[in-house]
Amino acid sequence: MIAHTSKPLVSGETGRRVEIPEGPSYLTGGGLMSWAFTLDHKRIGVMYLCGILGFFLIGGLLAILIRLELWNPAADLLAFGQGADATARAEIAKNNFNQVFTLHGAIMVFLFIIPSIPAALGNFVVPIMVGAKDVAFPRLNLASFHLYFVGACFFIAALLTTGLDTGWTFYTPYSVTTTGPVVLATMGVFILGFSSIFTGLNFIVTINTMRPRGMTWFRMPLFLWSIYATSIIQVLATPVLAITLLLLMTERMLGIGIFDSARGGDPVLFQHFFWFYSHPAVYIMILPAMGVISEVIPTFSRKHIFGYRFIAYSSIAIALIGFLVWGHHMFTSGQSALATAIFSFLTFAVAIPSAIKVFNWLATMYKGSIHFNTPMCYAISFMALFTIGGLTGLPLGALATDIHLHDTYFVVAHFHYVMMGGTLISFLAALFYWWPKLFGRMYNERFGQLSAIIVFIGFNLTFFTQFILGVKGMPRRYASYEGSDAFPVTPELLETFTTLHRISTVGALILGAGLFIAAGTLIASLWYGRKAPANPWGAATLEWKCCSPPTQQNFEVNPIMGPPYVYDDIKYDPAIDGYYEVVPDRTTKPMQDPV
Ligand code: HEM
Ligand SMILES: [Cu+2]
Repeated sequence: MIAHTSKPLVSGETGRRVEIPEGPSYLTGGGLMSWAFTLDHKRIGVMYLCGILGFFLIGGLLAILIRLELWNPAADLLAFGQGADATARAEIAKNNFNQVFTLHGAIMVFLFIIPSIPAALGNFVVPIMVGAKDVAFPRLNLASFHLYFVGACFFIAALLTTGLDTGWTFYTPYSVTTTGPVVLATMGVFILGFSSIFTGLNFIVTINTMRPRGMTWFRMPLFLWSIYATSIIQVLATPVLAITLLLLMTERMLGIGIFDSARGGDPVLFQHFFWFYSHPAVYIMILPAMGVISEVIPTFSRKHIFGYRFIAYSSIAIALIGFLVWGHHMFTSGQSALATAIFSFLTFAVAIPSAIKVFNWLATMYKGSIHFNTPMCYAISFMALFTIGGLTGLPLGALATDIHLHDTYFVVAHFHYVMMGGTLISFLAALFYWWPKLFGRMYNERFGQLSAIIVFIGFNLTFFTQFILGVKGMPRRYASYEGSDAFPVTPELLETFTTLHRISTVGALILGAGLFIAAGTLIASLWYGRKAPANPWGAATLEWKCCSPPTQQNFEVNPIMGPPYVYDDIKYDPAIDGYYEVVPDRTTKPMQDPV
């Protein structure tokens, strides 16, 4: 049943205006237990959102500690005043520094970025985008959230025990011998891996089997394509990480000699296993981000997405080629010259589908009627930052330059441009985009836009400087840069390092301020924001065809399935400061596939 009324249309065309019936919000009713054991994908999404944002805050505070330690060349701040003489203090500070960057990296990767867009926002949006009531396996979905919770507890235990100082990569042989809580933390990652696999499995089945009639593969919103590609990687690659970590745990507890060369094992084998998962994992992080941008750009350009099929296919291409490039993390590990050449070639190949997407987004904006709402500001920021991040991957993928840049701040800058400039910024675009749908409130646009600008400035100050630091030879994961026999630093270099590190630290504080403004804007909207209309942005995908926030069923009446990026029949109504859909008087309207 489709609800139509014969109300006159605002702009005077002929046709019928589609009214969206309101109903009780999914947020109302039930106590704590009804949330903790809910099967509603929206509530699970919101709980994930609270979890990941909490960990983002912890990870962010640890990042500020790292930046403050690097304000001065000597390792001093993280000694917290302890230690009798300067040398003893420096030792304490260096040890603490190792722990701080390990926890920062591990929390950000495993507890924030990987679940951010798919598990939190994807859970909310995917079923609604396919016009369904829920995901295919709601119980598995709840199990995946509970596993996230349990995995996170292991991490908190490792955090409280302190002493985890292997870096987020858990490289052997150090991780086999160190006294830190490696088993506790890897157990956490192991459990989180299952959570990730369950989410991926659920999305694959949901997208395969629950699409409404008429939503063929090539009429699917691109966000669904990207979530589908991500899910394939989650299901295929994560088990490899699980096995690797299991081997590491057995190595530590039983000493069976898989990675320990003293027992006939091979520490480099760990790197192969680890990167066989972790390179595809970087695409688990970026593909959903690209999906978000593919929704936001056409909506706010009010123009059909350019090159739909290319964007869809490139997601799958990235997912597949991404499995074949892990060796670019190991150019300096002594792998054969032939392997290096092949991995280098494939690394260059994987950059092509990424570039295709950027060109298509730009072409979508070209001659579009661009609205600079907050999600669009973040999306444009994403395009600039992700392009820098992707392009700097190329000198790292070429052997000759990587020998110089490997394990320097250049790599740190590269992956922050793609992970933070890419995934985090896109996560913010998505959060501002879907916020009215999630909580039914509009936020203050001016503050939202301001946050996007401050975050952009702070981000570039923090991380662009790190490219220069890296090229000049500043190694990553060092607490001090005053120089030593192993790491000689001339007085001029010391001055350059100090200046650049200080700009980076100031940038990080500005970035933090921008994020606080973003958080404040969203939180304030819950109390002071005006009520959100069903479709505040004039988007054409199905999640805007139910009320904001949705009812527990999502749709009170079946929505009209139309092409996801055609905006002709979506009109603005100043009375509600939102958009509504018009069904033209033509009785049959041929639906075209996006091209
Ligand atoms: C678009 C094309 C990309 C290329 C060509 C590329 C290339 C590379 C290469 C060659 C390295 C190894 C550098 C070294 O350690 O010497 C690297 C490191 C890294 N990249 Fe990328 N990358 C790309 C995109 C991404 C994306 C999208 C992400 C994440 C969202 C990402 C995350 C990382 C991370 C986390 C590391 C460092 C891991 C570590 O050692 O801790 N990269 N990248
Ligand atoms: Cu990689």
